Amino acid sequence: MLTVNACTLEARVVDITTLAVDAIVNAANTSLLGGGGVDGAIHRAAGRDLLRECEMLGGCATGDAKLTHGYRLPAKHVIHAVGPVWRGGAHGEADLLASCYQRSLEVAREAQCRSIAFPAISCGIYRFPADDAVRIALATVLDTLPRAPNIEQVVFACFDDAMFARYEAELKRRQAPPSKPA
Ligand code: AR6
Repeated sequence: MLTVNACTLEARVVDITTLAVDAIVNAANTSLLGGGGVDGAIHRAAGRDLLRECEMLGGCATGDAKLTHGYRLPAKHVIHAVGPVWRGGAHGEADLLASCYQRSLEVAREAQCRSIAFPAISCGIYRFPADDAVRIALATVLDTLPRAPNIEQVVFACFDDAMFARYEAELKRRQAPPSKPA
């Protein structure tokens, strides 16, 4: 766990659909009409009304994020972010992934959310290298938090132990005091 100003950041091995936070972030696609992975799990848990609201949003660009209600989820809202498909790294993938985290926090701020949970966007079906994705996720959230002062809790929801270990290592690295000059 890392505390920055009044906000705690933590990684947990958990199914994101079970979290009673103000907003969970979905790793969606540009259609916003559902899919596999965490997107499928969120739509299944939220029920058909989520799809009906998504149908009215007109899709979402890669790197952007849009808000819906949470319906049958314990979370109040879903923020649908569209991560990049990994195509080797020379197609702006890192910037697009960072944009997902930044835009999600901006949307959460506008919706007056105090707690938010992220999955490892693009790290499944979209094949983004996980170590790089975790570094980008942490760095972007820490950069953006000062502009989202209502956010008090950020959870990185990990589906397995390997992903959890990556977040833990990155959180610890950022917690370490600066080394003293020799
Ligand atoms: N809770 C937390 N994390 C999960 C869950 C869950 N219930 N289920 C999967 N993960 P992915 P992407 C993890 O593939 O790579 C969909 O079809 C998973 O282990 O869900 O951004 C969309 O419609 C991985 O670490 O998202 C898009 O077409 C992470 O969530 C496409 O997949 C993201 O994996 C998006 O692909």
